[in-house]
Amino acid sequence: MYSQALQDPTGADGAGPQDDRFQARIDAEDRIEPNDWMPDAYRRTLIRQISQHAHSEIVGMLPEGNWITRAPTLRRKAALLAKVQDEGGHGLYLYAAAETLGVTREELVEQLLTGRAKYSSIFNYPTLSWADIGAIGWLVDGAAIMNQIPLCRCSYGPYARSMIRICKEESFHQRQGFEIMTVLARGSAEQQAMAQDALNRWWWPSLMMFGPPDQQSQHSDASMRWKIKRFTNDALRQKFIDATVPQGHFLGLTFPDPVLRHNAASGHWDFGTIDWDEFRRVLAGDGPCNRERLAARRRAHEEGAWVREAALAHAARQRAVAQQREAE
Ligand code: BYC
Repeated sequence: MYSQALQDPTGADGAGPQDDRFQARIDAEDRIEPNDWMPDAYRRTLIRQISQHAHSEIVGMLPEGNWITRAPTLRRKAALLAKVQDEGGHGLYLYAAAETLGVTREELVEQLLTGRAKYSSIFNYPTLSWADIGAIGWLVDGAAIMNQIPLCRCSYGPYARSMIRICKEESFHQRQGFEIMTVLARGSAEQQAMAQDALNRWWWPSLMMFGPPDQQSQHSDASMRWKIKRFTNDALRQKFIDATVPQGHFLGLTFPDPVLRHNAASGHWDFGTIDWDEFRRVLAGDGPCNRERLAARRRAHEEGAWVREAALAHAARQRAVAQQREAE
């Protein structure tokens, strides 16, 4: 798998003295910065991962945005609004980090809107009840933190630095979700049923967020060697399960996995088989909400055209005024 990732049509990647020096810097925990030499495959991997991460943040605003007008209280509405705005901000930091690698925002957005770039599978599931907002914060943001804390130590400086602030905000998101679940789980029988139903529907898709099993992960070997990823998909998935199962039990909820049980010998929770066919269907564009999500993004892009045009016209005007002042 590693040798596959190093294949480069230009023949420039993987074998020369520059590559050895680059790998030595990575091994020494040096940070790689935008103007440093880097192998093309490293650059491509980062553009792919950072931009897909950015797209996930932006598409991730949609399922929760769906509940802003229906949040049960003003306090809940304010917190949800802040969370969704944070996600927009995360998308922007991440697009900016990707742009330091020589790709433009326009190219990245085009890749999303034409369906060429992926975004996290999790955002292709619907938010059917208020409890889903709790489950997203608790499970989806919980999984995101588990995956993203190690990215704060990623070898590429701009990505690592953007992840530090993102993780702080994700931590608030996770707590607001768990608090919603706590209130529902301690509420009326109907509220408890809502919380249980949300866990039933979000549990397995949350486990899929960590990506395919290690044996099927195309990029893990190279990304681990380059210290973009610090843990494999399966290792992070297991850490997430180990941290989350006791939280669910504390809430008095049952996980939709009859095989789930604590393994005293390994110290981990053993879990059942993930439906990887479902994961592949969602990635291929055939999940419950894929079409709806892309249609919403395309509409937003078209409706925002005047804002982009106005911003460009304003910038051009400012430049002209500055040039005129310089000439005087
Ligand atoms: N969904 O070789 P692999 C959030 C793709 S947003 C879709 O293991 P890698 C939040 C993968 O891209 C959460 N696609 O890949 C926002 C690759 O396809 P390509 C997003 C997936 O990159 C709002 C192929 O499968 N977080 O936190 O080594 C509200 C083979 O996989 C998925 C990030 O993006 C998936 N679940 O590892 C709340 C974190 N899994 O690109 C929360 C940064 C895999 O060859 N990303 N694929 O066409 C990563 O850490 C890594 O990219 C992954 C995958 C662990 C996701």
